[in-house]
This record gives sequence, structure tokens and C-alpha cells, in this order.
Amino acid sequence: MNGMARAGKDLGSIVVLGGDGFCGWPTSLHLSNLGYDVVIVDNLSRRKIDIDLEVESLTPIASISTRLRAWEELTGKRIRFERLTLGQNYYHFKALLAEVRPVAIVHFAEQRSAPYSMKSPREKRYTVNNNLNATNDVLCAIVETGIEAHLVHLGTMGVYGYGTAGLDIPEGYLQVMVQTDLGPQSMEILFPVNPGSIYHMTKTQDQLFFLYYNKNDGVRITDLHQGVVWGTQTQETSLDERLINRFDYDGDYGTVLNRFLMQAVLGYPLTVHGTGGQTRAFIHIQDSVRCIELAIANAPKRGERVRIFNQMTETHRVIDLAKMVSEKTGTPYKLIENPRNEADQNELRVSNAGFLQLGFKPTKLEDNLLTEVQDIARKYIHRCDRSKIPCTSLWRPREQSVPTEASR
Ligand code: USQ
Repeated sequence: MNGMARAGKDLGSIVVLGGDGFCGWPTSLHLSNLGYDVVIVDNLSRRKIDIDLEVESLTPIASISTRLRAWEELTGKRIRFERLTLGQNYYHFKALLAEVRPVAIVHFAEQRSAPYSMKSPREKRYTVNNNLNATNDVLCAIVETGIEAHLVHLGTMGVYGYGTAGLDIPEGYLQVMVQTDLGPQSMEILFPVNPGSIYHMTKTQDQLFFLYYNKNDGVRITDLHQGVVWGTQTQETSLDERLINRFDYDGDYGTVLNRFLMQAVLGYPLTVHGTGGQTRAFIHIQDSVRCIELAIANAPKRGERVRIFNQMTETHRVIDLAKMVSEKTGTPYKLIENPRNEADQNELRVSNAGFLQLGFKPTKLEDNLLTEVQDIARKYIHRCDRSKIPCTSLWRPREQSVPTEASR
């Protein structure tokens, strides 16, 4: 294991915000293994949401102290844990940054589920307050401490919306021609945002925070527009059961492909929303942590605008994924009334040239990886509560659920 790390090189410290979550935990281990001194900042809110929703990760995740002890025991590497709420405990956070002076801050500390963000006014308000204040506090603290940290933010492909753009979605910026007093001029603008949920809306607003703090204060920022993540384990989290990553299967936090793979193990008809014509971008969790490593190693220079990468490897229609899993396992799929307000079908072409140029080798949906997810699901299927599988969060009350312009 230690052989995987770059021995003896002082790479500096990295603060991982939200380092106990589904993406944050495997990223923290990966960066620690590479030789960075990792500090996890987390308020364990994801674990508290599980309690509120009366559901648990399919995999039995250990407490944060057990996780960290296990990591140190196995690798000799120590990860520090700082418990605080971003967006609230500003002075604690600022003091931490001033003390650690990280080379990079990876920001996952946002409520990340679209269905959860649409459950009721309580979850809408929580998602907005939590996500926007967290992002603003991180930026504000970077400026106020004067540290040179590069901020790497986990954004979403959902900022572009899920209509049919009729072009390859570029990495964040769009070249447009506008009529000016001097005649037609070319201009580069942020790709027009089109959020499909309150959660996605917070990520579109994050983009404006980044634009502003980058322009006004010169903060170096990389924003990663990530697709739907699938898979559960990475090289590091598979080392020991105490390091195991979350596996969300419930109607609020479970994402589509992992849900289908787990439902197939259970023999539960795969829950296709609407026609299943929705096309989304996907990435495996192992590739996600590798992309973050690359983003950190290739920080923008001071004065450079916000760098944006599309962090995805392939696109698929939901119905095609359902058919593929169904054929592989014999579990049928079922078209169910879509609880979301989203386009019934869309086409999606995405450029991911940025990471490819940095040497990223994408893992595509491979049979052995699909099997690996199912093996994990099978091992822990006794922990599943079937009543938590249906998506009960409605974007609009049923009686109002007519197709609208919003579902472009
Ligand atoms: N879907 C089904 N059946 C299910 C669950 C989902 O048909 O049982 C459909 C949804 O209606 C949607 C698509 O699958 O059309 C994707 O849904 P999802 O729950 O897998 O993903 P989403 O809500 O978009 O959110 C997830 C993560 C979020 C991340 C986003 C990337 O929770 O944090 O930002 O993927 S993206 O979708 O590219 O915006």
C-alpha cells in the first residue's frame, strides 16, 4: 500500500471540506496515500440526515474516529479531523486555515441530493443556507487569511441543465457573438445556467461566487462539473471493511445506476422514472478521485480565470442503463410516474477535453466494475429497507405535474 505513495516528497497540506461523505472520504484517503497531509473538515451532517430519513447506507460505514484509526493502523498515515459547520463556524475555520496553510482546499461540503432538496420548504431552505454560506465562507476565509490555497470545488454537470443543447457542452465557458456599438464582437461567457432542482441551483450560484472572488481577490479556483457518480469502493476504501465507502440506495440519496444495480440484487423491478429517455453524464468513483488529484496537481496560475472541467467519462440514457442491468441480471425494469419535473428525454454531448489533456484515462462502464458493485450490494443486502426504495420527493404536487417550459 505504501508503495502507491510518492515516498518522501513533501507535497504540503490539503483541507478536504466534507471529507466524511461519499466523494469526500475516498478523496481524503487517496490524497493521504499520495503523500499530502490531509485535514478533514466535516460536521457529520450526512450521517445526521440518515437519522432524520430513517435510512442507513447499505454498506456499514464506521464512525469517523474508527475510519481514521484504521487508516493510520494500515498505512502509518495520519489524517486530522476538525469538526465544524462551514457557513456557521467561520472563525474556527479561518483559524484552521491560518494554522494549516494548505496548498489546496477541496470543497465537497454541500448538501448534494436533488430529491432531498425538493422534499419540503425545510429541505429547500437548508440546502440554500448550507451550500451558499459554506461556499462564501470558504472564499472569504481564503482572502482574509491571505493564504495561497487553490480551491477545488465539486460542482455538477446539472448547472448546464438537461435540455438538448444541440452542441458539445463546453467546459464552463461559451463563445458567443454579440452586437455592440462597434459592430459584432466575440465574447466568452459562462454557459447559460439551467438548474433543475434547488440543489442544482445552489451550484449555479456557486459559480458566481467563484467568478467574483477570482476577479476581485485573485483566488485560484477550479470548478469540477461532475456527472452522476456510480460505484462505491476505491483502491483505498477496499483495503479494510472499516474504510468502506457509503452506498446510498434510498429514493433521496441513491443515484440511478447504483440503485439499479442494487435493486437487481434484490429482484426489485428497476425504477425507471418516466420514459427513461433522460440522458445523463456518468463517472466511476475511482475516476472521480483521480480527477481531483489531477485538478490539484494542475492548479491555475495567479491571475488566471476560474478553471472549469467537465468531470465525466460517458453519457447514457436511463432506459439503456435499465435494459443493460436487466439483461445482465434477469430483473425486469418498470416505468414509473416521474416524481421530478424534468424533460422526458434529452440528448447530451459533453466535452471532457481538459482532463484528457492532463493524461486522464477514463474507466468506462465495464462488466467487472458493475459486478463489483453488485457483489458489495449482495454482501450487505440484508441491511436494505425496501420501503425506502421509492422516490417520494415530488418536484411539484401531483395535481400540478403537467409538462411545463421548466422541463426543457
Ligand atoms: N432516475 C430514475 N430512477 C431512479 C433514480 C433516478 O429514472 O430510481 C433518473 C432521474 O429522474 C434522473 C436521472 O435518473 O433523470 C439521474 O438521477 P440521479 O438521482 O442519479 O442523479 P441527480 O439527481 O441528477 O444527482 C446526482 C447527484 C448530484 C450530482 C448529479 C450530477 O446526487 O450530487 O450533482 O448527480 S448530474 O446529474 O450530472 O447533475
